[in-house]
Amino acid sequence: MNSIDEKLQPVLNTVIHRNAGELEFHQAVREVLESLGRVISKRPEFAEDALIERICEPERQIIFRVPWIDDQGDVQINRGFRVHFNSALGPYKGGLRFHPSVNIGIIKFLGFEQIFKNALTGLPIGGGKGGSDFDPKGRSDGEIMRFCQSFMIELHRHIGEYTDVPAGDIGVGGREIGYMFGMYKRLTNRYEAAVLTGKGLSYGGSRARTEATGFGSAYFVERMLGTRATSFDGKRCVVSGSGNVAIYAMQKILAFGGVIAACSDSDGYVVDEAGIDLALVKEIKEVRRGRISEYARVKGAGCHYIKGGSIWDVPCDVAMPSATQNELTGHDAKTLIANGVIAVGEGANMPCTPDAVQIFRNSGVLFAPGKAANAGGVATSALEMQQNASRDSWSFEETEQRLATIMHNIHDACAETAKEYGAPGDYVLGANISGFVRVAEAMRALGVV
Ligand code: NDP
Ligand code: 2IT
Repeated sequence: MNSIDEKLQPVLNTVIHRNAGELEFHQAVREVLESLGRVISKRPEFAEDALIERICEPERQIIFRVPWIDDQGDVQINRGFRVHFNSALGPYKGGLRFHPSVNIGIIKFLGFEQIFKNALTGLPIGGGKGGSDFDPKGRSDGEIMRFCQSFMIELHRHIGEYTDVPAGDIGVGGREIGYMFGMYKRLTNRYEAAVLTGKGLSYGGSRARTEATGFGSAYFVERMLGTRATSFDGKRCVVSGSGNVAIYAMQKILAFGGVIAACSDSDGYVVDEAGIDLALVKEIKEVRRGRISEYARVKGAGCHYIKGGSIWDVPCDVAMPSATQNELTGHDAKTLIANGVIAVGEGANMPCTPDAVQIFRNSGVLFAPGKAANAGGVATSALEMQQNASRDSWSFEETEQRLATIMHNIHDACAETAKEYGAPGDYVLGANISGFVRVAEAMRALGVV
């Protein structure tokens, strides 16, 4: 199941050689290539004209200096990135991540995943990603604004409604998008709403975009549970993280009748035997921008905070890793299975290590890969672009309904493709093949570019 076709091994070798040290990028490419052996035996035309080699090589990579002045008056320097990975299906589309761990390898892994994710949505968006090693933690609002403005002074020449449309990711939410849009508007003297998504409702944003990634991942998992004639109703769930994706995944799981046993941030996790109180998590994270440890301090009895440690030690029926890459290891996968987990849905990008993914796939646990399960965010970004293009604004209900339909379609396409390629129930294979075929068909039609 996880070996590479001999025709594709040289492609991986070249990627590793050409992108030395970019381990997360190698990991993302390897996982997709492992799925493609079955495609090229059925459709050999996709192995022609170095198509797969071209998919693994970004169309363009931009790295730039971001100077800004902190509250003490000192000059700070960060590094900015934007990778234009693949534009066969539409303008480059993908988020911006501000986190100290960001480097070119991280941005390339995310950009590569984004190509197939965006293809899965069925909407006209290519794949890209960007960000900075800037650490927003502990920074004042003024510092965040000055950083975003400086970042956009350089980025603006590389983006545009028909070129590249960034959005949020870790460390980038509505506040940051607002500051970046303001500077883009000033620099270009254009009210080009669809140049960024995740905007506020007062200046061209879409209803339900904030909720979309988390809601979408819950919709996907609910449908996946349906294939085993079950649902979230009454299930005990663990969701890692307490950021944008985690919060709205928890909200929709609660609406589906599930109970949230635990959530986390990068310092530790909280377990609440009464079920996580989402209003309190939102108050701590969205309003106070505080730490999840405060949750246990406020709640007291029946609730405990574990600094460090692994949230995957908490027994659950459904696990939704929704924080960051490689946060759930093979050891964690074994613990979850021993504790009776029945489904795992990746809210984050590549949160499960390759051995964890393999353990889940071999064990018969339902496993939803990130590029399918978290595609609701970028799909709703594409709906935001549609609303901007038609100068329209849809209701929350209409937008959410479209999101739900898109997630159900992605689920069904992954399930059907897995069956067609001889691996029923294997959503990893289904997502990789189904996304790849859509991009590959367009790339063939466009010639060698
Ligand atoms: P946020 O910045 O809103 O939240 C991130 C959460 O994950 C926080 O709780 C954060 O804790 C935790 N976290 C981040 N980095 C680490 C780390 N290195 N170790 C442990 N915990 C960490 O980001 P999002 O919720 O937007 O993103 C979460 C994941 O979902 C990412 O993988 C992102 O790529 C993916 N994603 C996001 C989409 C979106 O629309 N926003 C769409 C699709 C995927 P702390 O506050 O302590 O840093
Ligand atoms: O990883 C992702 O899909 C995102 N961060 C959202 C990208 C987008 O353009 O909305």
